[in-house]
Amino acid sequence: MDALSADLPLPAPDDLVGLEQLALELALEAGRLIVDERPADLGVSHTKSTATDVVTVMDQRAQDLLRTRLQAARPHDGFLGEEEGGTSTRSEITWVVDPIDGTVNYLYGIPSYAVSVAAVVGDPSQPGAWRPVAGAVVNPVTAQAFHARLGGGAWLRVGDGPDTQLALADPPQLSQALAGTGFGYDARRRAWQTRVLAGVITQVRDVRRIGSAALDICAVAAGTLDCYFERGLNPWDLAAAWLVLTEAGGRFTGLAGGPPDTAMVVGAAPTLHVALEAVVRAAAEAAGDEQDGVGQAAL
Ligand code: LIP
Repeated sequence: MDALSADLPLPAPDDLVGLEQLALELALEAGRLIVDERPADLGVSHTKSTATDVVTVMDQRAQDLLRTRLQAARPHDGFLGEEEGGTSTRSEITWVVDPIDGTVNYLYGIPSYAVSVAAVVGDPSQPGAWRPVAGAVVNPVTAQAFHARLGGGAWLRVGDGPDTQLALADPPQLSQALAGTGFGYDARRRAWQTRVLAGVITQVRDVRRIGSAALDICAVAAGTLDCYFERGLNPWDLAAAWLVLTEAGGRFTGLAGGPPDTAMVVGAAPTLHVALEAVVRAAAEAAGDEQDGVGQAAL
């Protein structure tokens, strides 16, 4: 049991099985909705933190579907979604959902976006005070369904195929590693992230910016990326994929041994995680302050 779990109320193993099945079932259903009912004239219904932080009608429809299904199945659980509206828990579980992670990809028709559904314990608004215990990440275009429960392993199902267990192989050295990352919606944060990228990109094989944190983190679990780092993620971006990666044998943390949170996340197999975290931490120190007024300092 890791340090995060020590102080948190963990559901019984049989309950975890049901939570994982529910997360997978609902992520698949919401994935079908956003593909099958995507309007031909899909546009931006509104923006959030900046003019490029967009929300479509399907983000809200998918979140409404997830919320309705979860309230019916588990009325005492809490709910936290990327889009408006959340409820506190009257059980030990809060559902943390991103109805479309990779919304800009969805808007442009780039087939790299996902529905992320996670059951967590603790308080997801407090870094280090929560952890996922079951979850699913579904890319409805590629029909990839990643799912996991605490202690139950990480699994990938493609379409109607069988579940294949994910287990990280021995990673390459950092200089041979393919790293995923991403960038925020605020120009001043992107400037800071670019300075950090400059300190990392010369230390790795190459970098990929796929546009969905949940899919990036699951790609590390599946071996199609070697590692991942990004500043600026919210609990809904990372909650389910965090569990997929750690159940596949990966490490997923913040910097300097801290918990994963908005300040920074670093994910990789354990030995590669050590090397990447040191390089990202040094690059973040060299990048100075963000001065974007968004979120706490990376260090
Ligand atoms: C996205 C993340 C991605 C990040 C994007 C955006 P959204 O989430 O998954 O990793 O680089 O800037 O934050 O906004 O599409 O749900």
